[in-house]
Amino acid sequence: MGMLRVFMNDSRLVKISKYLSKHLRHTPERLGLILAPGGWVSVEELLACCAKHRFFVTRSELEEVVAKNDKQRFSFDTTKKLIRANQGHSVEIDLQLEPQIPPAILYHGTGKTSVKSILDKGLLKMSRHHVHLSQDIETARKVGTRHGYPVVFAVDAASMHEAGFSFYCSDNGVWLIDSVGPEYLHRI
Ligand code: HQG
Repeated sequence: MGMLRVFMNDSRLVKISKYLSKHLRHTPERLGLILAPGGWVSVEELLACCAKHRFFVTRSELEEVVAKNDKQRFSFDTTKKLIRANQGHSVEIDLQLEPQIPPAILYHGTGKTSVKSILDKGLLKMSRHHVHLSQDIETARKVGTRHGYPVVFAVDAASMHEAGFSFYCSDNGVWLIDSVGPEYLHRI
């Protein structure tokens, strides 16, 4: 008889993903975890800390979440002994990403109520580590929907790059930057 691999249902996947996002991006100390440079934590330690807090996850469940997460929010290192959130942190960490040449245009989705302030002050990172930009309008619109009626801005990434601003791209394809001045924004 062949091995039967039992996969998790979607709600279990989402539940684990949210728990991981919370602790790998925002409040690692709540689990007694300390993020190493790059945002990495030991898989073994993570599983032990989860269990200690009565959130029981197996290694194979963790592997399934990393592989199947809808936005590829998490990565293992090459040894698979370490895990991290690819982006979205609010804790102070150095993601150890190298600056990259961005596509000429990137997009940012926001809620309608923020438009006035954004046109005035530009895009600020608010409580996160970076301003998050998307490669396509559709993704940006989805991000904007999280904040109410969505509005999408095009970012003149080519000009910003030319002017010396550093762009980073997370392992899951989200573009990250410190801020975007209003002169580089165009509402679409
Ligand atoms: C807004 C999700 C007023 C900004 C997504 C946004 C993303 C301003 C909000 C990731 C402003 C911050 C990040 C200004 C920026 N005045 N409002 N000057 N500058 N804002 O959640 O980009 O599902 O921190 O427009 O896919 O919405 O979590 O950032 O509306 O990649 O993996 O301040 O979160 O990924 O909100 O989302 P957020 P975001 P996950």
